[in-house]
This record gives sequence, C-alpha cells and structure tokens, in this order.
Amino acid sequence: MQFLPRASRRSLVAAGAVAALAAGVTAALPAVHAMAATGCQVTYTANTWAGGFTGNVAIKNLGDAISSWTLKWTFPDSGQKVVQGWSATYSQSGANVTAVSMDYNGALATGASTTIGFNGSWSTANPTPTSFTLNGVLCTGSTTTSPSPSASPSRSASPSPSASPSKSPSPSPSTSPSTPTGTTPVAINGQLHVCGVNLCNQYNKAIQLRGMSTHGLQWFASCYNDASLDALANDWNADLLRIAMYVQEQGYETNPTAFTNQVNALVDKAQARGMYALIDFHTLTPGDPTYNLDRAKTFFAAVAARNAAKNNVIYEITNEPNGVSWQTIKNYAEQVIPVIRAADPDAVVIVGTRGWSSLGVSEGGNATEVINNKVNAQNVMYTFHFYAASHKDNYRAELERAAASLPMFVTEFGTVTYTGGGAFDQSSSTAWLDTLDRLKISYANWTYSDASESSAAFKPGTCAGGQYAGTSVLQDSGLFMRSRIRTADNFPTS
Ligand code: IDC
Repeated sequence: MQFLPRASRRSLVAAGAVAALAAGVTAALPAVHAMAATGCQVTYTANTWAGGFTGNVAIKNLGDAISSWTLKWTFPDSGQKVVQGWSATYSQSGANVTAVSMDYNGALATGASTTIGFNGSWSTANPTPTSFTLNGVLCTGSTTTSPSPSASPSRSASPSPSASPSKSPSPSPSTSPSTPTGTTPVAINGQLHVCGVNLCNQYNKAIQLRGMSTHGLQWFASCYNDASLDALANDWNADLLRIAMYVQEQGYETNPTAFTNQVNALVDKAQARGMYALIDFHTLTPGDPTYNLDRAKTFFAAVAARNAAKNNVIYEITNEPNGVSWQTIKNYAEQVIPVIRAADPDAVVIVGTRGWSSLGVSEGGNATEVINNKVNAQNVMYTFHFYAASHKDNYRAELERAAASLPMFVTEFGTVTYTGGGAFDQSSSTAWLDTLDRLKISYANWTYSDASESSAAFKPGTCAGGQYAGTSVLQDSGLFMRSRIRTADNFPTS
C-alpha cells in the first residue's frame, strides 16, 4: 500500500531549494561502497490519543555518508497504520512500515540527521514501533510516547527562525526553518509575523488562521477544559483559540491575578494542542480604552513576560473601542505595545478600530483615518468585527478596501445579529467567510460556548454534559462554523 506524503507539494518545492546543497555534500563525500561503515540512531517520539497518534522519527546516520535511505520499522501488530506522512514516501504491509527518503533529504553525511513524521491510527495495541533499520542496519535509539495532549510543548514547532520578525527567511537551507516536525498549526507555522498586509508563518508565507472565541471567561469557564479544547483542536481542526477576558462586567478588574492565571492556563491548553492563542483584553463598555490603560499595562506586562518564550501567542489589546476617535485608540496602542514588546519582542499585536472595531463604519467613518495614520509600531494588525445578520455589503466593501493597505484580523464575528442573538444568517455568513478566505484574513467566531443565544456554537447545557465533539451538541451557528473551520488548512512551507 502506497501513501502519498501529506507534504508532497511542500517537499517537491523544498527539494529544489536544497538541491544545490545536497549535491554539494554528496559530491564532496567518498562514494558509498560495499564495505562502508554502517550505523544509525533513531529517536522516536509520539503523541497518542484514543484511536490516533502523531509519530516523529529523528534519524541520525552513524555510518559513512549515504545518498539515500530506506527506514523500516515494525508496529506491534497490523492494527497500527500510517495514514499520512511527510518527508518520506511511506508504505505498509501488515505491521511492517517502509519509509523511503525524498530527493532532498536522502543525502546524510556521517553524523547528519533528518526528521520525518506521520499521522497514524491504531485500534489494538499501543502504537509503539520497534526494530528500526536504516538501509538494512538495525538502529540504536530511544522511543518515547506520551498521551496527547500534554502540557509539554512536544507538539510545537521545530526550531523557530531568526528572531527578527520582519526578515525574510535566509536563502541558505542550513539556516532556513527546517521541515516541521508536527502537523498542528503551531508546529507547521511557528512564530508568526506580519508581512505586508498578511499574517505570515515562519517560512514567510501568508496564512489564514481559523478558529473560535471563548465567551466571557467570568461566565463560561466551565466550557474551557481538556475535553472541549480537544474537540476544538481535533474535531473542529481549529487553528486558533481567542481567549476573551472581559475587563468590566465582573471580569479582570474584580480580580486581576485570578483572570491573568486563567488566561495563562488557556494559553497552555492551546499550546498543548498546537493552536494559536489570541489573548483578548475584552474592553466593551466603557468604549474609551484609555479608561483601562493602567490595567492594560499591568495585564500585558504579566502575560507577555510569562508567555514570551512561546510561539503561539498573539495579543489583542482592546476589543471594541467605541465613542472615541482613532487618535485616542492609537495613543492607547502606542502606550501598551511597548509594554508587550519589552517582554515579548516578536509577537504580533492587534489593535482595535473605531466604532466597535468596524474601521469606523458603525460611527459614520471609514478606514481612511487608519490608513493615513497607522500605529507607530512594527508587526501590528488591525481589528475588524462584524455580525453577519446586521452588517452586510457596505461593511464588507470597506474591509476589502482596507485590507489592500492594512493587515487586518477578524478577531471576532458572529453569524447572527450584533446583539449576539437573532436568526442565524447563513447566506450573509457564507459571503463574509468566502471573502475572508479569499483575502487570507484570519478569524475567530463568537462563541465557543453554550450561552443561551444563537451566536453560541453549543446547545445550552452542553458544557455541563462534558461532550463536545461531533454535531449532536451544536446549534445552527456551531454546525456552520465547524463545517467551515474543519476543512483543510493551507499552510505553505516553501
Ligand atoms: C455579548 C454576549 C452577551 C453579553 C454581552 C455583554 O454575547 O451574552 O451579555 O456581550 O457582555 C460584541 C462584543 C461581545 C458581545 C457580542 C454580541 O465584543 O462582547 O457579546 N458583540 O453582542 N461586539 C459586537 C457584538
């Protein structure tokens, strides 16, 4: 049985990028001959869950240089299957798996390593492989499997690229980000940055993140737990969890320490599942962000310091400013952003816009005020929100116009009216999401909760029941959003 590598497109393009290097290495090495010294070491790590697993295999050549390789291993029995893999061509017969090198990673000098990986299914024995051989020689090494998701960053990306977010990846293959060692959104894309008007991944390619927003943490904490986030990551295939921390309405201002800890705990849960975490300082009423400036500085200093080493965090510094000028919002941003950057210099920061983050449209304005007076900071995006049953063509046209010159992020939208209730509007929601997909504008939907309102994905009572995966627990908006979000991502790596 032959498996197409999941990343075949990426592999083919990457092959071109490193061909020169590979050719140079092999040319400089002695020819492989029958008496060549052999040896290999394999480090196998895996995350397993009920029925599925992701395996990563680091291969180190301890023998003489080789120009291609065939790696074989044996599963406990034929109940474990490689479903899709990358960085090799896989085939399986019974419990025996064969992975053959690609053009670009076949050449391994003495001591050189390469990493391959795959997603698998299992039904009987725990899927721990044994007897790795490289070109017929038994390898030494270690095997580690852990239940997934764990709190450890084991599903996160391979080494991140250079610290400077604005730099494009170096053309030298030796310093470019290596092939991802996992399949989660964060494992593939790594630390994000703004490039032009887009959100770009560690390969400097424009991507779109699709995900869900929590409801207010002060009300719906019971909806955010391992089971619900497993469903979001693995059943919905979401890329993004927006963590909506209200500041007023019994939120952050009532207990800064507890809410800060709650946000950090959710950042960790997102990270453990390879999802990005959007930390939303959910100001709403009062609409002037300056009212919460001191709180924002305190909060962001804490979360940025605590999460600085992570590559899955994005900061949204004010949810929906309203009743204030763009200049006031910009002044707020230029005071809060330096606080974040002092602790976490490379993270993307998203700034709200006038009129409940409508780019001013809901207060009779338009995007020109932002286009002509951008926030004085790098690596910044701007917020646009809409509620599909209330906001239609004129809002969408303004977003599209703005997106030609501003990096835009839809950190919140509803499929219903702006009240969070009313009828689910499928046709308007479809028109909106088609536009966001086309423009690669990232989004989070309001809400991943069981609130008694039509914007909630889940039926009331779902969070008390504890089952989140599948469609039986969903309201109309949740059914629609799940079907939109779980389609394949487009995360280019070359
Ligand atoms: C709504 C909630 C609702 C809550 C209300 C006040 O759905 O349960 O009572 O906030 O806190 C926004 C805001 C978001 C709103 C949402 C729907 O960012 O907080 O949530 N909305 O009204 N902007 C436009 C709509």
